[in-house]
Amino acid sequence: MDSNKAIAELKKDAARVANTNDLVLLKSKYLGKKSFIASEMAKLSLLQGDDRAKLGKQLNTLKTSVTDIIQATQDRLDKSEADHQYAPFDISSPGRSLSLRSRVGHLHPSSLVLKESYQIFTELGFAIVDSPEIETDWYNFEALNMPEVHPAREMQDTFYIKDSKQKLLPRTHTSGMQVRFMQANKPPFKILVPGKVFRNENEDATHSWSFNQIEGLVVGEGVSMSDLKGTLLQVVKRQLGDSTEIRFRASYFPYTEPSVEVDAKYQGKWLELGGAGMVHPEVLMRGGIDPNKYSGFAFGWGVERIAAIKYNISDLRQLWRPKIEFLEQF
Ligand code: FA5
Repeated sequence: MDSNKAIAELKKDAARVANTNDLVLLKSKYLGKKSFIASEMAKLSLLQGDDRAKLGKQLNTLKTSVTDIIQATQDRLDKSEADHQYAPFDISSPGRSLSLRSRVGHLHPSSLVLKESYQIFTELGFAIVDSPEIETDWYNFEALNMPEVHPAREMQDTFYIKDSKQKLLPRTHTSGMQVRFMQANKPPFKILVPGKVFRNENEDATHSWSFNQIEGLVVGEGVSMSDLKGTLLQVVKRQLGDSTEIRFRASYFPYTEPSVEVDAKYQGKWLELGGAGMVHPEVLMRGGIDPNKYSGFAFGWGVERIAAIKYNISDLRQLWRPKIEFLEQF
């Protein structure tokens, strides 16, 4: 009987044992009914005298060695399980490496301005209202006193969706929500409509073909131009700092009367934020609201223009280029 060969084979198999299942198979192979030891034991009854005693002794020694090796393997498994279960684990420790997986991300500057705007406007009692990015020509233009031939459409030249019965277009401004909302709600209300808008634009440092706007609409009894100015001043002070001033410049929008451009004086320079005005009586009527009883103000600001002022970005086209080094500065 070659005990050494059996032990060498067992040691190799034992080293490969990785779990309890492997251990059960190892035990069965070396101590089970079909094991080498079992078949040698069976031979014992055929032997007599010294031969029998010699083989008996060899088998006992082999069995002891096999049992010891299997026990050592069992101990090794138990220990690794214990290590796994009881090793202290600090859940607050940082990731193992500064790989993408463990890095903390950040919001896009437009999202930062939007998030801050939601905070400020909701504190002022405004409800945040979503609206469709694909709008009908009627809500986007006609309902706002811009019939098909109106020159003000030129300023918001856009892309149209071919073959659509209702003349659909990616909205050119968030003002398309004004009449939609009035038709579905009774005054008084104060809403903020954020969202992406799209224009066929010659891009430059202050113009991109897609950008975000926030539209404010307030309708109620006795709403006046001074409410508009007071609201916008509060917001601008919160957004750009307490010392920021605003000014109104006379302007023209077909859906507000009077209309103004709103500028903010930030770090000594006057910068344009957006358009505003008192809601035109015909627009109120199209929304089912009696202009003799109610009045309202509206404004529409460019989110990226605010981001540019706030974060000192000289060319807002950079906001739409996927350059992570640029975007993670804010
Ligand atoms: C409008 O879009 C009007 N709907 C605003 C309004 C709402 C007036 C309610 C009256 C009542 P305007 O086209 O000027 O107006 O755009 C408003 C603001 O959006 C601009 O002042 C500017 O801040 C931003 N903006 C306009 N065009 C671009 C552009 N191409 N890229 C980035 N921001 C832009």
